[in-house]
This record gives sequence, structure tokens and C-alpha cells, in this order.
Amino acid sequence: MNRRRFLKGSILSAATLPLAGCADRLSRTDWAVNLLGYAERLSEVVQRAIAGDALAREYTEADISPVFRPNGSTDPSDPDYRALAANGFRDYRLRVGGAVEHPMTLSLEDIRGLPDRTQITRHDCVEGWSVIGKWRGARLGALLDRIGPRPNARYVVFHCADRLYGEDNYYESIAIADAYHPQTLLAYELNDESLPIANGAPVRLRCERQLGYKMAKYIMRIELVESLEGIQGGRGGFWEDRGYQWYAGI
Ligand SMILES: Nc1nc2c(c(=O)[nH]1)N[C@H]1C(S)=C(S)[C@@H](COP(=O)(O)O)O[C@H]1N2
Ligand SMILES: [Mo]
Repeated sequence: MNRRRFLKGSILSAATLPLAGCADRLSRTDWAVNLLGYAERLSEVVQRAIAGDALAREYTEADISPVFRPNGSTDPSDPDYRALAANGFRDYRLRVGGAVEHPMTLSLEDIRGLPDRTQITRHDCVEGWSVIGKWRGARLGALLDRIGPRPNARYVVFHCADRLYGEDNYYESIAIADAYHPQTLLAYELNDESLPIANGAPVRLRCERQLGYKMAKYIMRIELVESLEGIQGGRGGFWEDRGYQWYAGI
């Protein structure tokens, strides 16, 4: 009952508050665009209310797909990335900074030394296909505990090595709350092997309760921020800047 009442309250406040007084101030299109924004915010509020910290479904070894279909960039051409790959990522360094108490630079070994988790989950791409794979990685929450987010930090932004379609660098962002979810990983293994380049070597995000495009591959830098404004197109991700939803809950 409590949960239902909370949910109802969230829906009412998220749906009605922002609309009050809109019509007289905004043109029709602005109004429609804003409504879409509120619908998205509403889906985030509802998923948090219903699912809370619930885990995404996990599968068995028998369910693992024969091939984990790669998508988007599968072989970044960036010269610095090529040099790292040629040397088996021994010189890879993940930079973590922004609104944090202790900025850090981590080698792959350092990342493997963080508290880890293994999970067999289903990856859903917005294009309409799914694959099941076994991931192992460092818990992003454990890394955040070490770097100490400042109180104003609201988002975790992932900057990637690849330029998709020769355009901008891929990037993504998630809310701090999702970063602490137990299944949110900086994954370095897929199906018991080092993460293949096609799937985001050396490190990619797993954020299991959202769609595939949220799960940044080829992560080079992590930045904690208060606002997404001013980062590339300002909408929180490569695909978001091209019209996709920022909160891609499934
Ligand atoms: N850096 C980067 N991350 C990315 C992409 C990309 O093109 N570049 N594609 C996204 C999309 S749309 C999907 S479905 C998944 C695909 O992951 P996979 O290649 O391991 O299947 O990665 C996501 N993360
Ligand atoms: Mo995707």
C-alpha cells in the first residue's frame, strides 16, 4: 500500500507540477517537447518507485548466447587507442575526476583490484535485439567510494575513445543512484575472457536496467558533474544528443 501511495504521489507531482502554467507561456512545439521531457522524467520516477534497488534478472550459463553481437563502434581507429590495443592495454590508464574529493588514475590492474561482481544478464538494444552474456567487472559503487563524490555531484559521465560515424566522440552518463546499483560494473571480462575489442576493451559500462546504448564501451575517462550542460550536445550522451531518451529504463 505504501509503495502504491508513493507511486501515485510521484506520478501526480511529476505529471502535474511542470505543466501548470505552461500553455500560456510556451508555443505549441515547446509545449510538446517539454511534455516529452516530463514523460521521460516520469518513466525514471516510476521505475525508481517500482524497482528501487531491485536487481535486473540474471540467467544461467546455459542461457549465454553463442555470440555476443557487437554493435556501434567495434574497432576504434583513434591512434592513441590503437597504440594501447597493440600493447595489450598495458599502458591503459583510466582517469577519474570532476566533482570528486580524490581524483585518480587507474591501470587495468588497479581496476581488477577493486571489489568485483560476475553476472549473466540480457542486453537489449533499442534496435530490437537481445543477447545474453556473462560479465565480470569492478563495481562502480566501490570506485565511487574511493574517489569520494562531492555533495554537488549528480551524474557520472563516461568519455570514450571512439568517434561514431566519424562524428563526435561517444559518451554517456548515468545518475549517481544508478552508479551505486550493485549490478553497475566497469566490465573487463565477457564470457570468462578479457573483454574483446568489439565489445569495448579494455573497460565498458554495464548498467543492467537500461538499454544498450547507455553502456559506454572504450571508457577512457570518468567525470562526475553537477550538470550535463556544456558536455558535447548537453543531453548526456552521443545518442541522446541525436534524440534518444536519457533515461532508457527497461
Ligand atoms: N563507445 C561506444 N559505446 C557504445 C556504442 C558505441 O558505438 N560506442 N554503442 C552502444 C550500443 S547502441 C549498444 S547496443 C552497445 C553494444 O554493445 P556490444 O558491442 O558489446 O554489443 O554498446 C553501446 N555502447
Ligand atoms: Mo544499441
